[in-house]
Amino acid sequence: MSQFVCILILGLCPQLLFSHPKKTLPARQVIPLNQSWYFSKDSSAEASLSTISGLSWSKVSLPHTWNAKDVMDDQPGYYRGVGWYKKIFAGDRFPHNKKVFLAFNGINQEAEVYINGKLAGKHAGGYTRFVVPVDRFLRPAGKGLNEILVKVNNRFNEDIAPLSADFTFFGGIYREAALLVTNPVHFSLKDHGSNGVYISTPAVDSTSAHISVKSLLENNSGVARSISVQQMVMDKAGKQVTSHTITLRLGAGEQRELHQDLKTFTNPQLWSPNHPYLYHVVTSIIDQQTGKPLDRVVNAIGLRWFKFDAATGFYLNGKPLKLVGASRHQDYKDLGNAVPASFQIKDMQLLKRMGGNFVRIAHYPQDPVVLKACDELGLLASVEIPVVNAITESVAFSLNCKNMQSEMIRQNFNHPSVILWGYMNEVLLRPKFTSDKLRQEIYYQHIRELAQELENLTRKEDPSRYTIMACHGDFDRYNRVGLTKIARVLGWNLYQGWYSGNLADFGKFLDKHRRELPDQPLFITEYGADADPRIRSQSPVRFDKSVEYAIKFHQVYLNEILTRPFVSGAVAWNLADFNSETREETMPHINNKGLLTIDRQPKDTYHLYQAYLSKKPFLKIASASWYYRGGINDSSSATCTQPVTVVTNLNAAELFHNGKSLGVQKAEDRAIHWQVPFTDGVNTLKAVGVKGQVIADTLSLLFKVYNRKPGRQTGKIAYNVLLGAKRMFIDEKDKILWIPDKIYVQGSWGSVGGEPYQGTNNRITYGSDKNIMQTDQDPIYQTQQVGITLYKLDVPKGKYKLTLHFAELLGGPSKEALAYNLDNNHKSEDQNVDRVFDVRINGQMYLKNFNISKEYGYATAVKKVIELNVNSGQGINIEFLPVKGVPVLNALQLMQQ
Ligand code: GCB
Repeated sequence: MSQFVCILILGLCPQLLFSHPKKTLPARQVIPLNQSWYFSKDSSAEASLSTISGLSWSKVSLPHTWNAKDVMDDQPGYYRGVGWYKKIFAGDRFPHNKKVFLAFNGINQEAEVYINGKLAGKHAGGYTRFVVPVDRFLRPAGKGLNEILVKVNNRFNEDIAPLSADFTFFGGIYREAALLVTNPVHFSLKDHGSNGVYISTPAVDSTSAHISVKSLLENNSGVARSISVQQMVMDKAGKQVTSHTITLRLGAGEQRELHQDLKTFTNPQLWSPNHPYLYHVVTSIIDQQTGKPLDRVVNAIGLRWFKFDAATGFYLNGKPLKLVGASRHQDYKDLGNAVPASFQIKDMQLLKRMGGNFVRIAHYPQDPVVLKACDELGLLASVEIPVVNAITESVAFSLNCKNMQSEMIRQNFNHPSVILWGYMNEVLLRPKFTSDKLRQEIYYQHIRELAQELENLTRKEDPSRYTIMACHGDFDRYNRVGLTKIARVLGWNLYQGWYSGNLADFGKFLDKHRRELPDQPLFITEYGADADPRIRSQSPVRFDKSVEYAIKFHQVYLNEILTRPFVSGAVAWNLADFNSETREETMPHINNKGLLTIDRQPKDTYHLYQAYLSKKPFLKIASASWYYRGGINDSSSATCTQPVTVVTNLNAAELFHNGKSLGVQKAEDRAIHWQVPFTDGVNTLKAVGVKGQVIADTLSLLFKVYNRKPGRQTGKIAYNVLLGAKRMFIDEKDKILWIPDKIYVQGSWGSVGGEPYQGTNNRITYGSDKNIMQTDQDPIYQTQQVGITLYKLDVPKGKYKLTLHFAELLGGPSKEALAYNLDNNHKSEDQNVDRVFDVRINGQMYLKNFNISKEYGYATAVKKVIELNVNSGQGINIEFLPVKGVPVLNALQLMQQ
């Protein structure tokens, strides 16, 4: 039985509880339906059953998306249109008189389900489960095969959220599917994709627990049936702790909502992050006549109570608990959103291992296995529907939002991990009607109304949980529009020191909330800084995408969060890097704010969280994944001194370099920095700390010491230099490190003249964030020395291979500024410049009238390679001679042959 099956119907797989006597069919059958599907795109204007005959099909299995590849290419956009899925199966597997349902855990985003050519059901919205009754369309046993056809569409639809967002709307049947076979009398499968059983814990404390269960019953047969509905609560050992049975007669065709209050039981095991104890509620319909179960559903539950307090934060089971963790997107490297269950569960394990106790399931409900993992691991969670950035003022949009909200709540109602339901993210980020203030007020009114309706609906659906809305950092706008007091908890997505302002503004913002909204509990729903694990810097600045800047950012934020009791919790944006097709920057199409990479390798920031959150002694040399290192030698020595950081929750630690102690240092903000005199070749580092027990971490790395005087370089000369940059770039493919350029001095090497290219918006202090075509090593081309006159390398006699790297950073097609850049004064980088220049090397014309954009296009990687024979005392002189405008150089590589 697959995991999906257990989640969908049983909630778990307690085989012991459900062993059926031989030859007796289980009360409910679940048939996974993930293999042997056929898929085809259909780009015809009016894709319908009549257009599919000419399609060519390929065999796929679920989960599947058709966008796994095209979101990563240099072509802007990805296929957003229709895709068909087809599956043929024999009908004789369903005994006569059974009810058959088709359940899809997630199809993005519109689906029409046809059985044997007849429309059986439809669904709008890409992130929730839906169930379609299909038995009346099926061919009876022996009467031929059955065909399922699913038309899936991920086009933009203004009536379905999300309208726009910083993530990719992968199309397809991207979660698992199954056939469910029940008796005519069963728990309803018609209620928003839920399993028809809703468990509440109206009164729980450490001494006793009271459980009540609502179940939706259906009799789809033509005769009345006498049944009993039985609730049994089992502890981990399989022992029954309380139960309730009621006998009733369910009329032919009747549907009924049944409420059962179970007898209070004493000494419950409470559920918490440290003790995620789960009970199981076994809910059965028993046939009075035969005594046999007609249907059975099992749900895992946890017994806990909680509250948010505006002044003192969050409490679980009566004790204060600071909620800290991360948000989670569902995609994975090369798979898009079609991710196997095991990977999804692993994400929650990684979050737990990081020391987190909370996950924001953002920006949409995710695969059922995620919350199941949270229940089991002891992670608290919020879930939300994908109303992101803006709304459409249409009845259809509102109805779809409300439907999604009900689906989300009913499908996930029984999870003890869930404490918050959300429904809007940064809904004022892209206000419409900016040039018509009156109309804008009406738009705001509609947002307010929708928020209120979703709030009311949520409180009615589930009074036991809190509600939350995530707003971007424009406090006054949300306050003025009247959105700060609708949800029970106010969430803020804060990026001071990233998209806007500076790091110190973060704490000030929190204090402003406390001052101005003293009754409103506060939760930090987002904060984060990009860290491209390939980029390191010894002078980190905002938006350089260096890991070092991200470390600083998270230290400041965590300090502010942990020292303010009124901050109930905070989640880093994001647990892992994720796909956002429209993004450019150093790693195009990827948002790099993850604490893990997109294939879930821990970044240093992840280890920093371990240092902050771990209860056990923790110590880790940061930059463990950075093997290829290098730098220019300390003046006239064979070493190159660079900082090394250790993240730890110990007060102090000692670092050894190649066996030699570099001394004991005290930790500040969970980090210790040493200056390490690296030597050429393999270097080993060992950090040792003492706290009750000795803990140590070791690391070996390959360091290349570049002699500032090439004449004194031992071994072959090899330079990889980024011009106009202050950052380093780790090139894993070629196993080299690119280092920042320096100004030429005699006997050495470096550039003469010009200045670093400075992007045209105020966040970026050097370089461009454009996607560079024809390369996946964009950082090599994103910085540049503008107006360079000479590059000089005083190398000794020999044969050399010189590579000059160029990209025209100005001009080309316009792009929209990123909406999240709050203090963005983005000027267009799209104005073409006239740039023509010659490049002469050692007196020989090498590039004549070189016009990068004309010859290669804009923002496109260009490599020019030349073999050189250098005579004694000649060195290498690369002259840049303007013809029109000013010459540029992006990067340079020199290798002695
Ligand atoms: C936000 C959004 C989130 C983005 C994030 C970012 O405020 O809520 O969807 O991904 O910022 O990284 O820009």
